[in-house]
Amino acid sequence: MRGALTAAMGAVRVGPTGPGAAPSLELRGGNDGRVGGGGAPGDDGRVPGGCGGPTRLSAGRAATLRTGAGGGVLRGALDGGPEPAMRGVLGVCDGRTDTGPTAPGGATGRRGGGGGSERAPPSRGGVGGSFLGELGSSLMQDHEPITSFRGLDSESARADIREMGRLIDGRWTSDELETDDHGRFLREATLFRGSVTRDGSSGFQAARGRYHLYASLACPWAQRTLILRELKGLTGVISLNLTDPVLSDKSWCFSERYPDELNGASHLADLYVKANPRYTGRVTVPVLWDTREKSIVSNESREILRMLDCEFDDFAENAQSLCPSEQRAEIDATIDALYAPVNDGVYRSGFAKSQTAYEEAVRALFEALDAYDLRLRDRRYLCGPTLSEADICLYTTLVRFDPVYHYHFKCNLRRISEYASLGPYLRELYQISAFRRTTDFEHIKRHYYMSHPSLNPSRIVPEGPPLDLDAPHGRERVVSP
Ligand SMILES: N[C@@H](CCC(=O)N[C@@H](CS)C(=O)NCC(=O)O)C(=O)O
Repeated sequence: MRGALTAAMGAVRVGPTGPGAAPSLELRGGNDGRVGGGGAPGDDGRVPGGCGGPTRLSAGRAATLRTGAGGGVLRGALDGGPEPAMRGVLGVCDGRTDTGPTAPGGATGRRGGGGGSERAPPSRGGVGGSFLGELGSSLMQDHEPITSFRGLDSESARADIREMGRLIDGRWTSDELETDDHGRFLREATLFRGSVTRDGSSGFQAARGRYHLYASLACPWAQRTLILRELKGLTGVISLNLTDPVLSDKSWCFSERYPDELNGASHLADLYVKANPRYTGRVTVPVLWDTREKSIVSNESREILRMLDCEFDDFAENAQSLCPSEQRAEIDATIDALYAPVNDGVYRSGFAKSQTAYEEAVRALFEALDAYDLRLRDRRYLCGPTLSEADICLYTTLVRFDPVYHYHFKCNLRRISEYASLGPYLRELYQISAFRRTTDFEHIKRHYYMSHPSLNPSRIVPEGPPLDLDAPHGRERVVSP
């Protein structure tokens, strides 16, 4: 049940090769190069800063994109999937070739895992190591059950952790998450809104080795960019450092285990201040950093997603777009519609400060999920027969739902696994290696349960729930109109 990605240009259908088999995934080329917007409005607060350091790159890998049980496998310029010949080769850093771990991902968020022949083997290994080891461990290797991380508690358990905080005029200030007069959670607009363009007309020209991504495996917004970077084969073009999963008393931080190898910062906030010494606002991931200007280009995930998708084709191993120009309006409208009730809706539910605000958010969330479940009954993906940026935006919320949002954010009317279409859809996406390799349940669970003391004062990370994202998804039977 495999098909091959044979070309970097034009329409490529991939999927089962047997007679009469439906393609499991199609990636199509072409985009108009426009960097789309759509996030909350804001100013470009870019001010060149004054830090520096070596740019380290993880090299791109020709590899395999597994589209899931019963689905096809993309080979070629996508990412390092579990194809035996490709395993272990992570890439080149400062001229060195590093060899990464060899186990395919298989996180199930539970002890053991796997079962049937379609499923990944039981998890083993862990996270940690150097920059490339980090990538390898975090993005390539299987995951230990959460309990194995208890030995690390002293490293990242921060007894003095406060709820949250922000920079005001470049100085760190602890404060509460903002809510309106009715207790509704209010997400701040992101302020760095520069854009990288292919032709450099924006002031930031796409280039190999110029841009660096700061991201957290825990964060749904950041994971969008990690998935796209993998899918497009940009791991050798845009380097990456991950933050420690647990928020410190000064927001996202780096640690011995998760160092900032580019700028040597201890906290992400320091990079915001380097970029703009008078920055006022929250310190969020993802951050797209320009190593030339030594500043932040953008901290808006949706816009970074689009830049990586559409502006780096001169360097991407895979030129197919997840937002082809002829579908752009539909994809943008779909991403827009997901934001309030779903992507932000889980936070509106979890961070609500009044019963009314909570109920309003949780109802809107489940109404939307019910509607997406229906929509996906006869559509393979959100915008039709091909995977798009919109699916990435839905996935990163769905995959956190049952292990975290259901409990921690009280989004508990239903689980995703109970939905007839959303459950299998989530499994299908998880089984694509770029999604799986960037999904780390240890980071996800530790982040949420340990970083919000007002929601979980004990900071104990629950053991469950059991997840079985490697179960066959059967989505190849869904034929989009
Ligand atoms: N609109 C931003 C939101 C990013 C965001 O809120 N990230 C969260 C991580 S899940 C964060 O960094 N929160 C820290 C804070 O708000 O202090 C985007 O899409 O990039």
